[in-house]
Amino acid sequence: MQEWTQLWLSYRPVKAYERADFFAEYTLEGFEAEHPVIRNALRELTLGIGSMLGVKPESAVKKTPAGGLRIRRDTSIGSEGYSLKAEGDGITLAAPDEKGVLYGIFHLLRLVSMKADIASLDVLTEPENPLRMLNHWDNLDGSIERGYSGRSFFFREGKILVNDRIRDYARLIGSIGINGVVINNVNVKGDATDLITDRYFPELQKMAEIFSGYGIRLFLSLNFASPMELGGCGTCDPLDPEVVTWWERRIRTVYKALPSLGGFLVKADSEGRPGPFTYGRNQAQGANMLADVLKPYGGLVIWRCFVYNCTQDWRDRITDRARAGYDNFCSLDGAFRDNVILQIKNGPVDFQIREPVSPLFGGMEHTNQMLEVQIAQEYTGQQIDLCYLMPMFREVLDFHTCCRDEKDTVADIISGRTFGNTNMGIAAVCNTGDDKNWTGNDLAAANLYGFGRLAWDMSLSSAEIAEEWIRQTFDLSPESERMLRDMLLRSREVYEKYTCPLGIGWMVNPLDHYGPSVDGYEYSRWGTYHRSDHLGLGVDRTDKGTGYAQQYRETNAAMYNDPHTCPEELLLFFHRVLYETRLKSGKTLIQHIYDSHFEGASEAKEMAECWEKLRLELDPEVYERVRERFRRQIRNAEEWRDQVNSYFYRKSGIPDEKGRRIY
Ligand code: GCV
Repeated sequence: MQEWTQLWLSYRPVKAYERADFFAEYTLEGFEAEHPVIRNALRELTLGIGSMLGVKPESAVKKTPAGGLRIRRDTSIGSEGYSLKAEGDGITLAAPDEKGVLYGIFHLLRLVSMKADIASLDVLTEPENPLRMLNHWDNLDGSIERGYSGRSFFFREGKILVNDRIRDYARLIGSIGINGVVINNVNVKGDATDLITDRYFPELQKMAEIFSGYGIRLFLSLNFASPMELGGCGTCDPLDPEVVTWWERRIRTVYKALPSLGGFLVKADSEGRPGPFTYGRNQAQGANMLADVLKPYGGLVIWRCFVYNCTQDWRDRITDRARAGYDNFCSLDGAFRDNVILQIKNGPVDFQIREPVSPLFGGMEHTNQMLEVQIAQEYTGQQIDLCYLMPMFREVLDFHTCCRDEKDTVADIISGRTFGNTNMGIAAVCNTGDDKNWTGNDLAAANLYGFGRLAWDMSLSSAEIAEEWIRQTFDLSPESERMLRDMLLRSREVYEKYTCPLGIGWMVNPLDHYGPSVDGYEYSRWGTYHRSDHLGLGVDRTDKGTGYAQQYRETNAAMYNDPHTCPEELLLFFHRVLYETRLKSGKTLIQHIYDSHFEGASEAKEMAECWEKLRLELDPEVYERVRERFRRQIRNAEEWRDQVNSYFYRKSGIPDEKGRRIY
């Protein structure tokens, strides 16, 4: 029995494909067949074409093929890019480097698997984001922080696993253009601190080698307190010469063992992790110390901006967690070394179903930046509830920061188009584990696939990505494909409707973050409050409140500051609103809360029914697995509906106009 699935690389037979002859032979010009990346690309070609078309591509090095696949080097194409052109009886794949060849082959395999007509193929594509990364929050004992798909396939009981699954993982993510992976949790504790010691070098070397065969650089999360925990230093003050010398020695050893290491991801001064603040140093001083040490090896420091006070008093209405990223980093713009990249979560708080875009995007002009999104569905249904995240990511990427008259979107900024920076990109907290289907819910694989595709090409629409993924993953009639696509496309909105209203966030069960608990975080230290009382709810983040809205560029600041121009889906994020206030729909706020929760729960049921209609076209195991998740989603949605509606009915005393059941 198959131990794990191949997701979108399952290469099912494609019947009556007219262009099978295009793949009978290939030539390689300007590339070495023995280069590890080329070897993997050709291996994939043989596997994919053999399995889909029953044809074995033969090397035609010594002959001049009449047709077939012609792979040649073309240095006029941008790094990692490629072109594919149908010419005569064959196709030319041109690329500037080996990675371009690999990506070009995966593109061809995708087209065949989608049964696309390639007779007039003419594509030139270069990745928009230089860095396209996955961050795993895997711990050395095999657990995964916020993991919803089983245990880690990188670590078990303090050991690193290097096996066929790692190779398949590299193939899968290489096929969607991912070029960097952080394998361990940003909360680096215990054994994980030792990843930069000889204890783990042999396995890390093997892992790095497998990864680099698929164009992927290995990165590690780093413990800022390593000089104290490993080195016996009395401090980890970044300006202390003893600390710097310790890091220089350690990093020299690391790069001797792992010369291809991409660098380190650092969570400092955040949720109990050590950092420069302990020593009265700022975030730039901490990051730059490591950057200087890594510079000779070409290593990067990816420094997270998730720095906030997590010991707030709920009575305090002045401190606003949403402000923290900007307050801690924006004034340091320009102070970071060129091998530092600031990694910024999409929203100012923490991966809620609806948040505004972090004002750091567009706020900083002279600093390398990466966008961090979360495909591990911590707050978005935990891979039980369906929540296709591309529509959310599209909104973030398309957001106009107003930092320039043109090229001012988040996509422009992270790709380097706005400010001309080169170390830029996008990262996702990954949603995989050792479950047979990798992502727990089979439909959650659309988020992994989609993230990679979007990271490469930020002009793709959510629908296009969904269609590609569905076609490669399942074997459905066109009508069923459309139904599944529509389910994916509406799923985020459905989830939003039955959970937190209008951008308020944080009504989840504390700790595990699944299911409702309206006051779960209301009187805690985490700085995430909805401030509901008998009159209304919402946080005043305007110039009369916490002033968060003023962190945006002027046009956006004014838009958010005024409840009449603030986008309604974010109304409660920025404003305190009374229950009887009329929204643009003409409904009162309280009626909107009731209606959206009833609608959301019933739409969750509708999605489950759609899935049931697909039964005869699906692998029974997949069908059952997802059906079971939908059953749980329906229960979850009902629980959210009833708890949220009852909570606000009890607070406000205002009944539902439609007289539906509220408890
Ligand atoms: C890895 C949230 C999560 C934490 C996570 C943290 C982070 O607070 O709940 O599990 O820690 O974000 O992004 O560092």
